[in-house]
Amino acid sequence: MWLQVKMLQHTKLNKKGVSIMIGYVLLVTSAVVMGVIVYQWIKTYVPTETLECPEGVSIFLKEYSYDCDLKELNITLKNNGRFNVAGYFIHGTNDSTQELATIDLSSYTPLGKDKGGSVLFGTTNSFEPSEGITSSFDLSNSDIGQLYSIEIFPVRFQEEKGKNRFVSCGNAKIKETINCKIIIESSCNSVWEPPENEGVVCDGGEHCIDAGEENECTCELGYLPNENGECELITCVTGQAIGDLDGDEDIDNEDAIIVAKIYSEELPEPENICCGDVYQNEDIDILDALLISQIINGDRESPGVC
Ligand SMILES: [Ca+2]
Ligand SMILES: [Ca+2]
Repeated sequence: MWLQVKMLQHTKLNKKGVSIMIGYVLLVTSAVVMGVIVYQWIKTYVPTETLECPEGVSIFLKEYSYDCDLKELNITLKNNGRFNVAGYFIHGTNDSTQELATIDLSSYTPLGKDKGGSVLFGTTNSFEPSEGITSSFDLSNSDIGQLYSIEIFPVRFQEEKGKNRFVSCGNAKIKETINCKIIIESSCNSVWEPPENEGVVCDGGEHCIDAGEENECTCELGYLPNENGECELITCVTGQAIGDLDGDEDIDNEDAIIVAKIYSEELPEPENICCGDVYQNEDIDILDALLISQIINGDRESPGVC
């Protein structure tokens, strides 16, 4: 009797399992069928023949200058293809995380005003092979902010079935990251910040940066000037407080940042890590940055000196 009941239960469970399976199969099948129907329907909306540029259409960005303060962009394009070109589309991004350039820049240059989103050199394909042309974009009255990259592709007028058509040449696209023009030349090849480094000449070499004032320079975070005025990677010396990586006799945020940069490999590990290894496990890691921040907050004391 007990066995019969058990078997009955088992069969019931099995049946339940089968009906769930059938449900899934039906669901998947209906999704596939729906997909096919939608695809067939959408297909009718896509033109069978797209207008294409001849393969030999090509332009390249010969040079550019971008003044971030005045918000002015100058680009020089060269036609290095085999065909004449009428103009180009230009779009930009103002954020490094933006994959697609979506900001239309055409209206900020005279030849792009009221041209429906393109920059046109004339009413025909007037930009000839091996010619160069410079366009200036005044973005000072725009709310674009700082440009990060631009994308350009040529456009052409083409005869198709007796009609003059306007085609864009997406396969000849140019993509370029835009950097600001360095307006103030670095003055690092002069004197270190007085008074403590008075007379020490900074050679303007690696990791040396402008301190902001004229004739003042300093080293990047994590580097310190040596007696020759060169920026050397910090290292820990005997007697240096543990937690004070830059050796300025103060444990502060900069020390925590240096540790974090070493940990994330933005900075190389110093030869002697003693002053950075607050947790004292023979390694510079994120725990050390945490302990330094606790020292800064007064919740902890430096474990001692190197
Ligand atoms: Ca320090
Ligand atoms: Ca450590």
